[in-house]
Amino acid sequence: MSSNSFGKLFTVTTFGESHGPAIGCVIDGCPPGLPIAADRIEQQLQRRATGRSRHTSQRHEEDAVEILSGVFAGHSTGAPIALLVRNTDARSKDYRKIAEQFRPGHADWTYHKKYGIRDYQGGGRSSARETTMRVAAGAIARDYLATLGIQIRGYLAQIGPLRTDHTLQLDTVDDNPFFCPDPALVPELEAFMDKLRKSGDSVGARVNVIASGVPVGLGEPVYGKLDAEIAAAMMSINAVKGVEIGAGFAAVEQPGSVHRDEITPQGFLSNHAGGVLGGISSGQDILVSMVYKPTSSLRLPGKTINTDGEPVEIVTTGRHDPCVGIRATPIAEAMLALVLMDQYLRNRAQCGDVGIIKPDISQ
Ligand code: EPS
Repeated sequence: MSSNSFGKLFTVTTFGESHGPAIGCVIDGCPPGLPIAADRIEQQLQRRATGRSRHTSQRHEEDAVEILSGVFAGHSTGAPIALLVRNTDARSKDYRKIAEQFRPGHADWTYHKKYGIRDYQGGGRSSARETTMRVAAGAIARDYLATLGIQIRGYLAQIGPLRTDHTLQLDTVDDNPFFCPDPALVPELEAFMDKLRKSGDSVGARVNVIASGVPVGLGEPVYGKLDAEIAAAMMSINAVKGVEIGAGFAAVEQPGSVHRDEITPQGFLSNHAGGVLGGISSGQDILVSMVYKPTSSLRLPGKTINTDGEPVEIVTTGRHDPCVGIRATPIAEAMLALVLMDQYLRNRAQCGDVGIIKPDISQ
């Protein structure tokens, strides 16, 4: 299985399966001298972890991170940083019943057809467990970005029909299990999720992420555009089915006179572009929105086939998330941090000392 690495100068390779002994990552290209500590990474891991509320999977992983290399005296040395998280609460027997069946809507079918062999225990490599290591690597990236004044904040924008329509209070995002920035909506989300969980069904969600303090100039046209890499990063998260930058799909109904962000000496008058023009950061906030599909591991019976191609009824038991979007905010934040970190280093490498040249237009 190839393509387990991400980034060009800040390169992250993740490995491991949900029910294997451990998951991990290797980060290559971290600048030296950055303070790195396991407990700081674990703060981010705890935000993403399962079993922290009744609304997510009840698998109780410790999510303790071991730093195996690349850190000396509490600082990055410039050498590859290897991080390991041991799996401590996998319950593989839940999966034996569906070992020879394909969950509709899941990666089971395509993994089986593509590789000819499939780790059915917890979905193996296709499990959302893999996102742990994105968050671990992202924790290091966001600490580096913070030294440059770049801040990344995400929030849940919608679950099923329930949207955060009120004024956003981003300071309250970590005070509830949904990462919801609208405290008034939290009781409604609780009631909705309790009812949904009892029904055995699942639901989709929308998560938004904002990066502020991003300097002008990150992004490499034409194939390394900042928005293209952000979209690819978000689409690589399990269950993401759509990504928008700025106005996104709403742009289809906007006249150009509205969509364009007029410029004054004091700055832009709006941000429909979502902080990216021509694939390059404009210095405005980077605005990203993404949609998570409803989880496909359901205890409601459904039609499928088995590995012999025969029709069967499938029922998935075990400890599944009825809405993966609930704990997706830290993952989306981490992916945005990884893209910006990589693009920052790439911009410094090529354009670190660029000055503006005024061409002679008199001839
Ligand atoms: C997941 C199914 C559940 C979740 C898991 C993601 O695990 P399992 O059924 O294999 O025990 O708990 O999420 C995590 C363990 C995690 O750390 O995010 C899935 O099918 O993607």
